[in-house]
Amino acid sequence: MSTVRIIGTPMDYGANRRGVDMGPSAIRYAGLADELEAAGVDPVDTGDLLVPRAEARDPDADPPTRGDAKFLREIEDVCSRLATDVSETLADGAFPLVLGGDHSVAIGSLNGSADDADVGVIWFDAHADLNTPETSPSGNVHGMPLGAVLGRGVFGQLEWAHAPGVRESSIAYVGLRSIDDRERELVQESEMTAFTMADIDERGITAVVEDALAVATDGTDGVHVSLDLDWLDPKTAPGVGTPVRGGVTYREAHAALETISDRHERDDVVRSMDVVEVNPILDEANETATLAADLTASAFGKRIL
Ligand code: HAR
Ligand code: MN
Ligand code: MN
Ligand code: MN
Repeated sequence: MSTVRIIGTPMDYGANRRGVDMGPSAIRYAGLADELEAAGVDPVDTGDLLVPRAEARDPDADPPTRGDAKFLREIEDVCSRLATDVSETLADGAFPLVLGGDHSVAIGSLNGSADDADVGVIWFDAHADLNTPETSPSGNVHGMPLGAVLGRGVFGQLEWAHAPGVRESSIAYVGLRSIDDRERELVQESEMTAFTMADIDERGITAVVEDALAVATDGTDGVHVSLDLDWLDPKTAPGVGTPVRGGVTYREAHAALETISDRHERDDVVRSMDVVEVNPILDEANETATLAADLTASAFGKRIL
């Protein structure tokens, strides 16, 4: 039985609404460990990384040389520790499952996962998260994790952020539907593969995820799955910081993660995962965290029959 190490990262420095720091608790409370056991894996919960309270910090204390990125120093501190935990987990032969927190935690998970490997990425998200301090309209780092790991803009000088083991051509977006104007050009000019909601409408979720898997596995040592709960439609997942209408349904989300786990069972391709942007404050009866736990179990092999 494979060991899944749960690493809570209750960080909300990267988002403009407080509450995603409660994501790890909410997902645990929703029964993640039991769900994972039912899926046939052995969950080991390492607890939460220590994240100093945002109120005690100055968001602009250490601005990057160009542009705007709030709490960048605090994000560096947490993501550096997270990267170490993720790479140690892999070295121990276990699977790192990172619970966010806002999506800037992926800077840490990807730096850890790609520490000693070429890693493909499947990015389930409404958003492209490809901004840099130079292009961001908000200064919120949760809109920048892919810009960071790709070393774009000022991130190219920040070793903790840039993850050279992640190549643009090995990244696939699934479910894009909210992109800034500047970001749209960046995605179009990039070597990334972008499947929008329209692609899912046209081709169906399973075909799209199979193509995303082909992109992320081609010439890599494994795949990192990044699941932003705002990928789902807000009717299904209301407890997220930045809801966007028109997302995937409950069934499409399950089908996507089941497609990933089917492939993983055959070829052992998935090496790390994060589950981010759950905000229980904006939720009803912990609905979104319950969904997050359920979808994670699907990714690890939970099936109806
Ligand atoms: N693109 C916008 C920005 O950079 C909004 C980003 C919102 N991102 C997330 N993560 N919720 O997916 O500010
Ligand atoms: Mn995101
Ligand atoms: Mn998002
Ligand atoms: Mn690095």
